[in-house]
Amino acid sequence: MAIEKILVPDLGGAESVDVIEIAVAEGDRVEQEQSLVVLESDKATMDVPSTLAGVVKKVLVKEGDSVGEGSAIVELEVDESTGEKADAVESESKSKPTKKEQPAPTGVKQGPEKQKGKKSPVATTPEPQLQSIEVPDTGGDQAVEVIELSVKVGDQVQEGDALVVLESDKATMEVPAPAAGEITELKVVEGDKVSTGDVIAMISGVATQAAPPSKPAPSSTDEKQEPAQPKKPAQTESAPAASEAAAATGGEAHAGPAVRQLARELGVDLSKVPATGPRQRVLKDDVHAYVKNAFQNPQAGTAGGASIPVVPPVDFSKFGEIDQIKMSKIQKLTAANMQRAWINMPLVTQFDDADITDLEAFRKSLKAEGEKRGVKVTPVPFLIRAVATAIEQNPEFNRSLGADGEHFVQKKYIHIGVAVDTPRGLVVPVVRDADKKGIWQLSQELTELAQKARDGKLAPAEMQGACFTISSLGAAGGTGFTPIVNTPEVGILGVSRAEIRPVWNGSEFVPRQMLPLSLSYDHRAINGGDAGRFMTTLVALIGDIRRLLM
Ligand code: CAO
Repeated sequence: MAIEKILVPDLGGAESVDVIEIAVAEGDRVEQEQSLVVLESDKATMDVPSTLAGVVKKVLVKEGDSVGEGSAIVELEVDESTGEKADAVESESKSKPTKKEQPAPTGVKQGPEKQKGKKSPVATTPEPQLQSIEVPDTGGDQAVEVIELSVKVGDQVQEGDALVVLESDKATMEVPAPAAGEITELKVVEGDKVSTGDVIAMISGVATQAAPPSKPAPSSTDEKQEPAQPKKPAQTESAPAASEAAAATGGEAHAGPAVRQLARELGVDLSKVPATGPRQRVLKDDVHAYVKNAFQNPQAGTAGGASIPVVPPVDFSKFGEIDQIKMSKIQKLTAANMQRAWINMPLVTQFDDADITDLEAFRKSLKAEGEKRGVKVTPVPFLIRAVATAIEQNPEFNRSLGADGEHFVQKKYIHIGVAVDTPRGLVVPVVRDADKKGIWQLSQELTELAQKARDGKLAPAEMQGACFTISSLGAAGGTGFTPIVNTPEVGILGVSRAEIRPVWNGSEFVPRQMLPLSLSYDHRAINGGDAGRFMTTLVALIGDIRRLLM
């Protein structure tokens, strides 16, 4: 019996990738093409199939290892029958073009129709024309599913922009625009099955030069295209209720093929599974924990839980003219997260007013210095600092419910999320260690984070890790509202518009500037008494900011 090492195949340019799943154990029998491990680069997940049949003698890597092309991953005792000494890399390269053999770097076919029978359609005219975009080499014969349309008809795209996302049982991959132009037609819808060479869209733009005739044409008469670009792990912006869990899951769960397979087998919607893996990837253990939790807490999960009556769809066009407006990714995430928070949480909102007359006088006195420093100081940085101190003094608000239903997680850091209204929807950047920062620094950070949020430039890490959120509608107006807690946080402070009101001081009414506050909390983690104490502390701190120093 020969012992063969199975090696990491051509990684398509990636130098080092992470092992994210080990799909076999020592002693397992594997067939040719059976998945051994799953690798992940910053762009894609990919299975490494066994190039030989046999029994696994040794697994040479573990989850979390970094490997490169040619690294040995498994030692295999190869079957006598199939055991001709096959070089694993060589064998792999048969099914995947090496860089030299790599076919024409374009998914574009010239003219309105695919030019069958021609090996070398060359277009050099720079004039705009209609081109078809085809599914590039998907690396196999099997049809793959269109799981996402990233563009719509009429969109202007740049070369390299993702047009659609395809998913096989081994990987997700983006099909990039081969050239800049306008999408004039989409030939597929989500859920369609497509194969290499199928037309997915038409683009009108400047023609790109097609492959030179000297390139090999691996498949029959058609030119073959560059393999589809792997899809980047989802980088989603967060919404008010969209903290790390949301960014990790939402409609775009980040998971390897084996985890997706497991989720399919168990009937689990991956988008609902809290992810604990690196880069917020859903792991097999996460799926198992989710199912376990669903059985133990039927109301919390899908398995056997009380179902929520569905609002029947209504054809509004029967009553008048309507438009269909596509929701942005953030809007969809927000909707899902609000729904999740609302269903899961017994929420209470408590109201109070803080006297900010002195705070405002002090804040205005900072104006000239602020201008010199290039920093605008609004009331919100004071609120961030006051909330951080109130949390320090009332640590119940710095908890989350443990996933096992047996513990609270008590956090020893104080990071505050601030809801920011942007054209794409609501996002919640996080000010870290707010209890340790002064007003200048908090003002500076808030301004920068809010600007990044509006520009859509927040990194996922900048929206993660909040302990508590502030939602300020002070500039917009209103006398009060009931914010929804951004689970798994347990509290959120709503801030409404400050106004001067007559306040009784014991002997007379005096004009004071009053700031309406609404504190929503998760009643599973916070008692009314806790909330009362928190609010009293907060109102006192805001009313006399000298207390922030104590
Ligand atoms: N009462 C009265 N005026 C207020 C105020 C309040 N509570 N809070 C802020 N203002 C004033 C500011 O002082 C500023 O006035 P000047 O320009 O005259 O100094 C003005 O309103 C505009 O403030 P701003 O919005 O530029 O900055 P901010 O620090 O107050 O708020 C931010 C920053 C990011 C919180 C805010 O821009 C924002 O996006 N708020 C929306 C949050 C939201 O939508 N929440 C709902 C989420 S759903 O739960």
